[in-house]
Formats: sequence, structure tokens, C-alpha cells
Amino acid sequence: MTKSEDLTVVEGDITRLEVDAIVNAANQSLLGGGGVDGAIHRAAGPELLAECRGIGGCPTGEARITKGYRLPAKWVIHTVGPVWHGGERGEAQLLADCYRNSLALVRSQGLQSVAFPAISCGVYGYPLEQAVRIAVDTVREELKSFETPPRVVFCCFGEDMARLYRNELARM
Ligand code: AR6
Repeated sequence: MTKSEDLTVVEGDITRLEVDAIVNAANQSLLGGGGVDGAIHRAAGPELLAECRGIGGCPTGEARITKGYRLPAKWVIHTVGPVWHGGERGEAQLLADCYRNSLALVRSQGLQSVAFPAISCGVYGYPLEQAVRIAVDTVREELKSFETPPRVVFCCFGEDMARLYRNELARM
């Protein structure tokens, strides 16, 4: 392992993690929804929605940062994953952009740890193995350009998803 490889897999609820930032798999409105987005808004409290209202949305593939309010995480990075339409509409590029742009905020804010959910792997329907490969490859690539790479946690709902990440991390 090189110093750019502080990647771990955790199974459980991302809203409980004590990291500098958790990433939210949001939608373009940034006004909340189901899945991990709903869980984050519930746990953070109404102040999060109020701050998100002031942002005015976020295009697919981009990311925005807010405070974490009642979460243990100080910050929430909201990114909008692509909806899976079969793979011919730039989904892979857009999903990689989510990880890149989230890590750009980690860098610009000087954060030391960040947890990602499996962006687009729920309601947005991205094929899981492909999404996990993009997540791991993109994060690994991006971490190379950090002078002091942050600790990165892949937070998975369920053992099946955690296994996919662990297999992908073991593959070099
Ligand atoms: N902690 C960690 N992972 C979770 C949690 C949690 N508390 N809850 C769900 N997951 P999804 P998407 C997993 O649907 O596909 C929302 O309505 C879940 O099992 O949350 O990017 C937004 O507002 C799955 O593996 O996000 C958007 O409209 C992964 O998180 C839309 O869903 C992502 O599932 C975004 O869809």
C-alpha cells in the first residue's frame, strides 16, 4: 500500500460516521429525497434544507458543500449522480465526475476524511459492479494528486455491497 491508499469499506449508516465530510447522493434540486439523501436530511435537521435552498440546485456530476449541522460529520458534500439509462448517455463519465468534484471540495476545504455512499446505486439504478469499479478507480486516481491524501471511507448499506467494494479494492 502506498500513502495514497487510505481506503476502507464500512457497512452501515453513513449519517453515523465521524468523518470530516460525508457525501450525499442528492438530486439536482438539492432539496432532499429518499435513500441516503433522506437519511442525511433527517439526521442533519431542517437547517440543512435551509442552507440547500440557498444554493439553488446542482447539475449532474457536480458537487456542493454545506455544513453538517446535527450530524457527527462537520460537512456534507452534495453530489448528483447520473440516472442509469443504459450506459450510452455519458453515465460513466458523470459518475466519475461526482467522485472527482467531491474530492476537489475535500481538497479545497483541507478536509482529512470523507465518506462516500454508493452514488447512483439505489433509485438511480446504476449497475452495481460498474459503479463500484468507477468509484474505486476514480478515487484512487484522484488521491494520487493530493500532497496529504484524505482518509476515504466507502460506506455501504448491506453486506453484498460491502463485498463488491472489498473485492474491487483487493483487485490491483
Ligand atoms: N447510509 C449509507 N448508504 C445508504 C443509506 C445510508 N443511510 N441509505 C441508502 N444507502 P440512493 P441514488 C445506499 O437511492 O441511487 C434520492 O431520493 C443505498 O442502499 O440513496 O444516487 C435522491 O434525492 C444505495 O446503495 O441514491 C435522488 O433523487 C446508495 O446508498 C436519488 O435518490 C445510493 O442509493 C439518488 O439516487
